[in-house]
Amino acid sequence: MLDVSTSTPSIRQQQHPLICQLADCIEAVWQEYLDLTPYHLPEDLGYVEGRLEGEKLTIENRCYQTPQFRKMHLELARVGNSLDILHCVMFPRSNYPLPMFGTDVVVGRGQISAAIVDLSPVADVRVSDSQREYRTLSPEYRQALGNLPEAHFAHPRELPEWGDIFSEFCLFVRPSDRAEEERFLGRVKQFLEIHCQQAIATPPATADRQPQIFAGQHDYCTKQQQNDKTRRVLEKAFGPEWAQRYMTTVLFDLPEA
Ligand code: BLA
Repeated sequence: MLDVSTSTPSIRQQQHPLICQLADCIEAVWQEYLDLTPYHLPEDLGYVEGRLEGEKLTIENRCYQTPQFRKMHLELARVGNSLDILHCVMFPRSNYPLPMFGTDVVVGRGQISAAIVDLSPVADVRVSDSQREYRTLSPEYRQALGNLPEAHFAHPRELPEWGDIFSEFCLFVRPSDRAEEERFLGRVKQFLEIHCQQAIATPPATADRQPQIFAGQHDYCTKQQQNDKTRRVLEKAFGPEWAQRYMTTVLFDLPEA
């Protein structure tokens, strides 16, 4: 079994405590439940340094795969001493009817401005109300997530326009104190444990469902690529072409057809 703890030293020790704890938690849950093997990113994109307004931008990527997930990506980024970012996405293989796990934490000048976690539906039936159509999680996921104890946060945040990919269980907040940071961390752990338990219990989908799964993942990645706040940070440090390549090959690459 791949032991994630013996890998190279990490910038996480210099980052905000929530980011450091979250990174440790994510890797521990992955290690506990899943059968990890390495996933190789393009040679030059594993560890990257650039300059953002005179400050150094450092990006550190860790990537794994398993029988159920084609790519599990944990990224830590740091701009000088002013911006700390944790980004994590688990991309299921397109023959598994599983949602996308995603989490993003953004800390500016020591203050957490955004903390988001979701299990975003890609596979299951679209339900239409009078306004629009959307994807829903499977009954198993809805039940497990619906059974979690309620978690209150003083400062919930509104999703941007492209955020219609997220589920009704999406948590998007600005944690206001240490207790809320802990609560967010606990929530991420619960989402991850539910996801790993479901993933290993879910049989592969039949071939006729795979186009729907593929389309759902495609929509998820395309919408995430519309996040201008992420793009701006990358463009300022590395230029627009590099940012485009990074967003479409590392952060939100489309699944194989
Ligand atoms: C917001 N993401 C942001 C912000 C920045 C980044 C600077 C603005 C912070 C704020 O609104 O308070 C930057 N995020 C990055 C960078 C990387 C990154 C540079 O991951 C990587 C190098 N984003 C994700 C994932 C989700 C996500 C997986 O990468 C959700 C599962 C969501 N980030 C997300 C959302 C916002 C955000 C919804 C708020 C966007 C908005 O309000 O317009």
